[in-house]
Amino acid sequence: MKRVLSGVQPTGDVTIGNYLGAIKRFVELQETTEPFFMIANLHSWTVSQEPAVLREKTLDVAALYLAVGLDPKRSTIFVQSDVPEHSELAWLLQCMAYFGELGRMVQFKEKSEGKQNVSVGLYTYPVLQAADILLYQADAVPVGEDQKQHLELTRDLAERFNKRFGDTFKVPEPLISEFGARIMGLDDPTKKMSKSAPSPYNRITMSDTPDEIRSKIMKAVTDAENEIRYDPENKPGISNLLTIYSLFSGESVEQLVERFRGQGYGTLKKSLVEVVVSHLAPIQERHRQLRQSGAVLDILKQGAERARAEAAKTLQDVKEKMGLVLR
Ligand code: AQP
Repeated sequence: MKRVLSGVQPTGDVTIGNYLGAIKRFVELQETTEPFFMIANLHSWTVSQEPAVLREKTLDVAALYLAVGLDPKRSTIFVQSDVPEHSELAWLLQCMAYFGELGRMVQFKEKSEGKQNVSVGLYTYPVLQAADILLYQADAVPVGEDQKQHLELTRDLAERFNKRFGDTFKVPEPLISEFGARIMGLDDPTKKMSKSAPSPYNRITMSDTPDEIRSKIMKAVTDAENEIRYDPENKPGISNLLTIYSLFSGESVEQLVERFRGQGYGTLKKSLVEVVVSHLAPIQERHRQLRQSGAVLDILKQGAERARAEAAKTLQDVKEKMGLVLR
């Protein structure tokens, strides 16, 4: 069975971009693979965090994994900082990574732009991500389009290490959907939807109320025409709404374009509100119950034990090969 690893950072309220681009697929993958899904809390610290908020958001992401249908018997669900092997392998891989290749990472350029104090962690975090994946010998990594470049770095580091020290790491493949891998911001459909975008009108979060969802979708930026057509280049706003509609409803974009032919943007938006609200309502209810039940901590503890057992094997092998184990 193929092994997959992926994760979400608890850097804010999870968006429908994170859900449609990654988490929804985790649930499908648990049927056919051996999955490891982490809450990437060490990654969160690439930008400053409020500790108490971070703790709550970490539990929120864990509860969301369970609320959308991840089954802890099938999926190993754990918090990254509970498995110290991630940080240790990240250091060793940093010593294999080149300054120049990290400087080319688009996410680093975007996230550091205009900031005065940029942490070294933001610069090196793609190497921590490589460690996350390589520790578990993952065959594949389900991610959104924005992570593709980081996956390429992971592959490069694995190949570099294997070449020098012999077969050690599996070289993982990215698993990126052809459709929906990049949900765009509602306020600016030329940029991706993001948890940490400054305006709340950029995103719909998995915990938004029906009123918030309505208000955000009705205000979503479209264009001056009034023709419902899928054309991401010339009509990014409407195309993004059609993509979201299709992924939530299961109807194809072609079917939607046909159904809404001749109708205004307002009609499409109102209908989309209903679709999103009704899809999120049961997830939100399960999430609320899970957060109240206290079951999440036990599941994370068991997940961390399982994850550590796997991670420790790879790290031991790496350390032996690098001359770090004395006997
Ligand atoms: N807009 C998006 N469309 C599709 N997929 C997306 N992902 C993120 N944004 C979109 C995918 O969600 C997974 C988890 O992402 P992450 O939490 O690791 O961090 P990120 O990619 O940096 O996501 P955000 O929402 O933009 O978070 P912040 O604001 O904290 O940086 C990944 O698989 C990602 O590809």
